[in-house]
Amino acid sequence: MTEAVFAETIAKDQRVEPRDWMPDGYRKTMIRQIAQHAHSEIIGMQPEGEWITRAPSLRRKAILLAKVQDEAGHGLYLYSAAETLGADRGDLTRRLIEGRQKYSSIFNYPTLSFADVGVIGWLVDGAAICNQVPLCRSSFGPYARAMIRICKEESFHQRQGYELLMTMMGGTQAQRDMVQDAVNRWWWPSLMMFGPPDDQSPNSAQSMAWKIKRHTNDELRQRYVDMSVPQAEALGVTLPDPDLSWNDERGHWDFGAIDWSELQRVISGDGPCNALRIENRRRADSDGAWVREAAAAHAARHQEVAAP
Ligand code: FAQ
Repeated sequence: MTEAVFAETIAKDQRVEPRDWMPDGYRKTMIRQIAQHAHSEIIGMQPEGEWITRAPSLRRKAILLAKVQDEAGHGLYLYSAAETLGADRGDLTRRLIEGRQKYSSIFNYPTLSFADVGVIGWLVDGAAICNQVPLCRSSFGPYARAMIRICKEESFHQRQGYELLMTMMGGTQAQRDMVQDAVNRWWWPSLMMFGPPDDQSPNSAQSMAWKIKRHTNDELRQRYVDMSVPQAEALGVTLPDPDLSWNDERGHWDFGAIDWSELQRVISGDGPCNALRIENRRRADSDGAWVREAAAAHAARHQEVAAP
C-alpha cells in the first residue's frame, strides 16, 4: 500500500488496518491517542475504586465492582490496539509512570463521598460517551472497533451513575446536598475532558484531516452541555454556572468561561491527586513484576517443550 492508497482509504471513509502503509505521523498520532486513552482507563479505576470497600449496599458494591473491572478491560483492549501499531505495552506503562505520556485530567480529582461515584457515572462517563461515539468511525480499524464495545459498556456506566443519583435525590436532604456538592466539584473538570479550545488544540486539524477525530473539541463540548442541561433539570440539581442560558439563535446552551489555566496545571502534573495516582500505578507495576516474570518464564518453557 502506498501513500496514494492511504489517501484514498481516508477519502473513501474506509479503515486503515495495522498492516497497511501509513504515514509515520499517522502512526505516531494513533499510538499517542490510544495510549493516552488506555492510561486514562487504567488510572480512571482509582477514583471510584476507592469506594468499593465503602459502598453502602451489596447491590451498589456489585455494580461498582463491575464498572471498575470494565475500565480495566477497556485499558487492556486499548493497549492491544496500540500494539497492532508496533507499540510495546511495557514501554507505554513506563512512559506513563515516568510522566512522559498523559492521561485524562479528570482522574486527578478526589472522590470525597459516595455521590461522587454517581456523578462520575453521569458526567464523566457521559463526557466519555459524547467524545467516543464519533470515534467508532475513527479511521484506524482496531481503534474504531474497540470503541464500539467500549461505548456500549460506557452507556451502562452512565446509566448506573444516573440511577444512583436519582435514588439519592429521592432520599434525605443530606443526600441531596451530597449530590449537589459532587456536581459542583465535577462539572467544570468534566468540560475540560474535551481538551483545550479549538484555537489552542495543536493536534485537531491534522487528526480531523486523517479522520481520526470526527469533531473538534469545542463541538463535542457544546454537544455535551446541550445533553447535560436537561438531565440536570430532571435530576433536580443546579449546574454551577450562572452564565448557562439557552440561546435561541444558536439553538444551543451558552455557558460560562472555562478556566483553561486549571486544565494546563492539571495536565502538567499539578492537580489535586496527580502524585497519588501515579504513585499507586508505579506500586502496582512493581508489585506485579513477579507475575510478568513468571508468565514469561512459563511461556519460554512451553516453547522449549513444544520445540522438536
Ligand atoms: N487531559 O491538541 P489536543 C475514560 C492533551 S474517558 C489530559 O486537543 P487531541 C472513560 C492532548 O492529549 C477519558 N490531556 O489533543 C472512563 C494533547 O497532548 P500531547 C479518556 C489532555 O489528542 C470514565 C494536548 O493536550 N478519553 O477514560 C486533555 O487532538 C470514567 C493538546 O490537546 C480519551 O482519551 C485532557 N482532558 O485531543 C474511565 C478519548 N485534553 O499532544 C474511568 C480519546 C487534551 O501533548 C471512569 N482521546 N489533552 O500528547 C481524544 O479524543 C483526544 O485525544 C482528546 C484531545 C479530545 C482528549
